Amino acid sequence: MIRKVLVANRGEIAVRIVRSCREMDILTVAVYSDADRKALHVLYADEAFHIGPSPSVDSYLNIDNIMRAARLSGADAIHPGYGFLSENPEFPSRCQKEGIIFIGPPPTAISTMGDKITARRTMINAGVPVVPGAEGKITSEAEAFEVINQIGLPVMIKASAGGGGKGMRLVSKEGEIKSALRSASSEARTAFGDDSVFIEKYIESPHHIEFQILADSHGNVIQLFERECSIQRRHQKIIEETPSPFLSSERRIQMGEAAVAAARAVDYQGAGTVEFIVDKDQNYYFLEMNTRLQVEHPITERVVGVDLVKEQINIANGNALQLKQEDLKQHGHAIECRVYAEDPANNFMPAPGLVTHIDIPYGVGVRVDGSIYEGFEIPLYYDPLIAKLIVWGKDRQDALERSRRALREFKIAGVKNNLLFLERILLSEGFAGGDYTTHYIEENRDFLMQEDRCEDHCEDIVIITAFMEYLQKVKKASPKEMTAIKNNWKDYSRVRSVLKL
Ligand code: MV4
Repeated sequence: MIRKVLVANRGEIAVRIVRSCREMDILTVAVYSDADRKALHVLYADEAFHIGPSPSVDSYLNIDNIMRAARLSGADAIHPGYGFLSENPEFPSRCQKEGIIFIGPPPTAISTMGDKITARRTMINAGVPVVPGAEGKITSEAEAFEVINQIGLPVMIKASAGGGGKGMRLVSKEGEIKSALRSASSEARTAFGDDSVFIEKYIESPHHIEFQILADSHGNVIQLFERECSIQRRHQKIIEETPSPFLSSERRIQMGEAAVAAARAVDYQGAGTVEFIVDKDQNYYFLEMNTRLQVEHPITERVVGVDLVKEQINIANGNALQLKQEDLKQHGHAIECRVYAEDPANNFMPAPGLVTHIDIPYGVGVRVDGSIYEGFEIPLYYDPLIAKLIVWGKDRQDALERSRRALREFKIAGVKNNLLFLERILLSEGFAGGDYTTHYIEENRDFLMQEDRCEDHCEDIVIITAFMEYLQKVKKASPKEMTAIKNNWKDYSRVRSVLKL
């Protein structure tokens, strides 16, 4: 029985894991780097251990330091969260050696799915549809030409060790084949130390739709329906929703069954996600499997009515799943907006810094998973994701209207952020219509990049930002003092009049 969990992560996901542990009466251990001494996950956990300097390689990616913290704290399990070590098979192997439960899949499932060629072959054998293309690794230019002759252009050349877009080349003309092969393969060698590539037919304007699965150690595998993740920019997801407005209920059932077959084929255990690309005619193809909890898991939690972290812990404890496939249903609609500390006007550059003001939305149907507070300095070392707004409605329209309302209430000052950009997506016809593809952001660039919003929300932000800068720079106020002053309306209005705002 797990009694103490070390959370080998930071930010909103570390906080989120601590919350479920607390509800289960399980003690929690946070780990933190230099830059995260004052991070929220450290405050929320029962104990916290320093694991090294700010750069991830020296702290959140340092297995030795994390294992030392686990030993010192007496944790009997480790939750890896997402990113960092979550898909490194060495981490569960080390846990096994040291007698600590890894809250995640077995290392073999991680490595099979981590190698895209092995994953592809495993899926073919399991009868899961994959994109037409070469069965395995491309070993010569001649072989590449032969494959491309069969399937026709355009094609994608992909690195076996890749994922998330790295080591990928689109080839539309015959003359590009040789150079694309060389560059994909050398990029893969540099990035992953493995230059193996494979070739698939290019699917134009696809949807990215993924299925949540849960598998226990007794052979039970269930799927918790899909998430539509097509709103993304350079392989960074921005908005996800469930149910997908694009899938027919027939297709949903077929894809759910394919996802279960994919998980079974690698003897999966724990929570995982099977990604598909879906073309305009709803033909679906296995893309990859993510062997971890995902950023966008809360929309599934809301619509299906489960706590995925609790399920992960129950599975790691060796318990059988209590959920039965036939009892699972999608209730209403959920949308997640990812709030990033980044500057949309400056090519979405990460924008770390001191958070001087934050208003978090509340109200019916709203959940915010975040990791920042007023006075927290967002470090430049990590992912700029700072909060997720998860909104539920009885149907898509309801969830959409509620999301727009909640985004309007959301205010962050001190750091650049994408709140306005998110609002513009939700206000766009393309999103409202529900028939968007993975090309949505590029196709709607001009509309989305407009910064003049004729709404008062914008003006509030300007006032608050100016006020906070005044306090910080002119009054030399500490973050604590700034919060105190801001909460006092009289001071606030006085400064507003002084500043002629
Ligand atoms: C593809 C594809 C079209 N055809 N494969 C991007 C991430 C990597 N996991 C696979 N990706 C793609 N593979 C074939 N055969 C288009 C993409 C793709 C994409 C996939 C999902 C979500 C967003 C995407 C954005 C650009 C390209």
